[in-house]
Amino acid sequence: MSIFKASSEAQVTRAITEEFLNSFKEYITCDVIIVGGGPSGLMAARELAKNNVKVLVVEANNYLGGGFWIGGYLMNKLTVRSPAEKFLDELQIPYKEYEEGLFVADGPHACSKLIAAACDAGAKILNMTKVDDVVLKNKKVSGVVINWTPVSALPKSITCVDPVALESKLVIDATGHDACVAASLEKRGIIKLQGFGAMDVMTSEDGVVLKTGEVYPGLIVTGMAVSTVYGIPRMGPTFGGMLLSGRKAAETALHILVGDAIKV
Ligand code: 48F
Repeated sequence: MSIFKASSEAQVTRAITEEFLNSFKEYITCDVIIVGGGPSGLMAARELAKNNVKVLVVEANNYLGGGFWIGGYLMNKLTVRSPAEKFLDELQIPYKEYEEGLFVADGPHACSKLIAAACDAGAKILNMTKVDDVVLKNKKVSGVVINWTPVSALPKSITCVDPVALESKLVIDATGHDACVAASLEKRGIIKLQGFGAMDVMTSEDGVVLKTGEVYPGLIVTGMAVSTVYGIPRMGPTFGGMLLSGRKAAETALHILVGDAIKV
């Protein structure tokens, strides 16, 4: 007598392939595609999904969370500066006030809560998938070009696998320092990336939040991608700016989506 209900190997395979493909097909077109599942991307995903926006997070790695698991220097504590502890309260992440206005939390605890919050709100995740390029129509970013992450690790001499594309009303670049999506516009001479500056925590968090927004029609930048686009200093392992930037990116997207709906 087995503890578990009987099921064949074939049914397990059918369950995975059918459910994956159904969900993939449903998100071939969506409202917002967020590229990168670090703290800014996850925060934006949660805020948008909470507002009933159909949102897909495309993440190159198997795991979500980007730099949020580890604070800095391979030490898994992360910091936020006031008033960003309100996000820790909201996400029910335990923390300690290290000194007035400077808070410390456990990276793994904080990161898993943020991932769960984005998923619970209804954001869909496509991991092990790398965004290679954008779909550009009538001078507007209208989607992304994707491939399985392992494909980019294969030498061209072995195989050449054409990517596929997903369409969306908006794309959010949350790819961190690389600003991969914005970089795909730069390589065509459409925008110019400034490259992020040397570390200066006091100016960088404000700068990133301030500049979070639409950098080109259809493309919003958030998180450290903002510093790369606008030449803002890097900030190191303090994350309030990432969470606030993610929320601002979502608000910007909502504003544009509502405006578009009114125009229709
Ligand atoms: O780097 P990351 O955590 O970006 P973020 O949200 O936060 C930055 C902080 O972690 C930290 C900091 C400030 O506190 O300085 O660095 O701006 O997460 C970026 C995510 O994007 C994924 C990558 O794997 C990571 O999970 N990513 C990067 N390029 C691609 C991508 C791509 N081309 N396609 C899909 N995902």
